[in-house]
Amino acid sequence: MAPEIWSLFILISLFLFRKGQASSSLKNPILSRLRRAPESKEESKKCSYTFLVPEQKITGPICAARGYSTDKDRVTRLDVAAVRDLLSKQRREMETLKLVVDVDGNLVNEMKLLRKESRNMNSRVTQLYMQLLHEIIRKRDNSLELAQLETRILNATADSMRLASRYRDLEAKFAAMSAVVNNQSVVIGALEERCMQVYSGRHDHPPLGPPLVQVVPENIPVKVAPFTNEIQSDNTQRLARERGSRSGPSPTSETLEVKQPPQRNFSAEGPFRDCLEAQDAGHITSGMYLIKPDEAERPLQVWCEQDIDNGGWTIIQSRKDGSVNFFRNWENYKSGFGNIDGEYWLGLEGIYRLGRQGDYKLLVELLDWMDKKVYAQYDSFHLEPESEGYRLRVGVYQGNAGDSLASHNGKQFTTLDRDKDAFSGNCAHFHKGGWWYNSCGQANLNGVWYTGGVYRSKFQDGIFWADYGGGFYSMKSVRMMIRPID
Ligand SMILES: [Ca+2]
Repeated sequence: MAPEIWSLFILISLFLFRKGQASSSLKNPILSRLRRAPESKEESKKCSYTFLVPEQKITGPICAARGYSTDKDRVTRLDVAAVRDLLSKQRREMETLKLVVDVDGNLVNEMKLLRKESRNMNSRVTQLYMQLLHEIIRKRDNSLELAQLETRILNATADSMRLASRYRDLEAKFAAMSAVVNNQSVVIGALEERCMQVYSGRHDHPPLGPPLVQVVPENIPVKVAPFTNEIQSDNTQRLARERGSRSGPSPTSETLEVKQPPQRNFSAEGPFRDCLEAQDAGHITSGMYLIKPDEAERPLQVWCEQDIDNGGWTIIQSRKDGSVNFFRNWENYKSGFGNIDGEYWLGLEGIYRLGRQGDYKLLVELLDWMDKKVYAQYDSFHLEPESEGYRLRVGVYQGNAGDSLASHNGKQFTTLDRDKDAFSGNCAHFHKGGWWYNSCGQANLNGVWYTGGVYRSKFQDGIFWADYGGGFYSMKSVRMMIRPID
């Protein structure tokens, strides 16, 4: 056979070998047969493969087995090189595939994780959905409760309106009853007086009461709670009991010196001529101050009111809680008594001395049991000396409490032991205080402190200001204060 044909044969074999290796494994039948070919003589005599060679003039079948062993070494080297090349290439591909598989594995893991997360998310979403459902149900329940509450509130409002209406009715009834009580007291007083007159025609007569102050029912301040239809408690009786007295208010001759004041609201400076001078000196706080009016023998402790009506007011009388007994004798009323930060009477002599050192005006501040404040102001005020019985001199009235001092203007001061009033008996005895009584009068600011306002008593002995509440309405608190005229 010609060498060209062998070359062609080898190339074709190589080509087939490579092709077979690329498409399958190392168990290539061509290669195995090529290798096995020289081992068997019988086999070597047979034509294993038939190739059609287009070139040259070969037209018949060609036996490839013959002469194969002669080029065996060269083919094998090429094969090995090719196989190695192929192996390395496949190894690279394997590595690439391995990398791909690794990446795929990671992806699978990630997918698994994502699936797991997705499952968790799903369960969480389900949970949230359930919660939402619960919330919706709960809110529906709440709205039902709200509706029920609204209904209850409406019912309560209706109830309160009914109660308010009843309260107003009761208030009106109470006012009417108070007026009746006052009128009956006046009638009873008048009947008692007539009885006494009839009785006195045959017997030695006991002391008569003074004519009662006429009632001013439209002015009676109404207070429903605490409501009591009984006779109001007489604080003087309580005080008397506390002091060991047997019964009823009794005059006291004990000299109640002004107590040592507590440290608060107390100014150690002074003494000043009055509270206006203290204010002018920079003491703008209401409290206790020492004053010493011109010609006064000793300094006095007083409460200075620096807050109302521009301040500078010297308090000469204060009632607020019934803690001090005002049923006292002349000496007490002359020198003064009580507690400066509570109830007190400055003293007639002190008030007289104050009035002598300038032109003063008087302000009477009244507080009823509805905590309503009313005022009576007089544009001038002073007392005459003791030799004139500390006669009261007040000027022109203005205010909203009514002028109940009018009938007392120009009257001397009367106490239980010094009767200077115009009444046949002693007004201090009936009104249980000391005052510039006429016969006896329209105001009794040193009377008995009753709680609650309207009171019942045989005589009009409460702290009354007749033009405001009538003779049977006792004020809750009262202050009398003076200040130099601007
Ligand atoms: Ca008299």
